[in-house]
Amino acid sequence: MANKKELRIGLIGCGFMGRTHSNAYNRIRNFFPELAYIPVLKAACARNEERVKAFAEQWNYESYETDWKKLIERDDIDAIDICTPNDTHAEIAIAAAQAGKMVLTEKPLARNVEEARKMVDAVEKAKVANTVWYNYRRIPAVSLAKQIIDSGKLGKIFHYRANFLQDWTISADLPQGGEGLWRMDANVAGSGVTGDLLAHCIDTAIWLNGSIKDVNAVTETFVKERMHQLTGKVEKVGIDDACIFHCHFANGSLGLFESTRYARGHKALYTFEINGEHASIKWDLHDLNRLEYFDHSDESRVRGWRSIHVTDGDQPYMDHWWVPGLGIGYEHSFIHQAADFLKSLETGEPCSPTFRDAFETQQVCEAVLESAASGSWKEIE
Ligand code: 4PW
Repeated sequence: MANKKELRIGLIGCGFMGRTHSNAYNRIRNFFPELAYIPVLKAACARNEERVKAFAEQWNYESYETDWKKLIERDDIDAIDICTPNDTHAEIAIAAAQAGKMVLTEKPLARNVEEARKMVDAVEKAKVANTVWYNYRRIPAVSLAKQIIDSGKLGKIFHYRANFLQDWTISADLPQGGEGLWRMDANVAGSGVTGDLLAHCIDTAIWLNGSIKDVNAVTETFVKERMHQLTGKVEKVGIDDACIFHCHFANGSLGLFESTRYARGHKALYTFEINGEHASIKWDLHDLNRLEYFDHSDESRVRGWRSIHVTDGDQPYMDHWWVPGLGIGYEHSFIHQAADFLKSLETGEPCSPTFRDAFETQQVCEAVLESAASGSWKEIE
């Protein structure tokens, strides 16, 4: 496209997240034509040649690689996008930054704080643009919640409550580790629901309500042993199947968080509610275009929860989509993040959450796990 600057992308990992990011890059030129940068899908990378070749064709990549180190060495690539399991994030991100590439990585930033700290150091030392795909921030209703809170309409915040509930690991016959199941393997994932699901809740919470000061948590592993797909042996399960924690935010509010993969009937129920002095807000991923809002300053005869259908052109991101009344979906949160990353290259402003922002979420996750292990409150450094 004439007059456009190119952001040449090398994407690593062809699974679920590889698809969400690739879809995002493919949609940008049609729906965000005002951006100065356009993504150019230079290469997809994964170990299995047959798979990565098919993936590259399906999602319009110009080429493919089977070794991420070769991808990073290529001088026709500006940005490395990491969509691989958590145990590879640190090594790839650090190598990419050292090679002068911009780095985008899937959440959580890393398996633990130690890895995350090295990643932050690497991108900051290399001064390369970076971001972590905590995509739920960019659902328009969630972005609208941020605007409402920042405008002061809620007043002093008292409570922040969030849940992320699933039910896909209840069967004791489900193996751990291996193809499609790395989230079940603590060595690969770093943790269970804390890093996988609560990390989203924590990222959104910090964004909307500020820093978390301290946490008190319990975790449970309901199925203690599972067959490991790679070793073929029954092994101890190292992940947390469920986690509940409460906390203090720096602004004085109390937080209550729950996540589990054992809530029968729930597939991906991410909800949050915020109660302030003057107003409250709540949101539910299963009805993602709606924001529920209660404003105590409304005339008492008509006061009640408003169900705001976030589809209007003057609401966040929606001027890029259809007409008022027509909603969008999960995949759009990734398109918005890709667009915001491209915009950040234009403005020179960081694309939040940066590695440093996501480091704070990582610290809270680690504190949650330490608190659960020790049975005591844990402060965030
Ligand atoms: O990041 C999370 C995943 O690991 C997601 O947002 C939902 O839960 C969908 O898959 C898992």
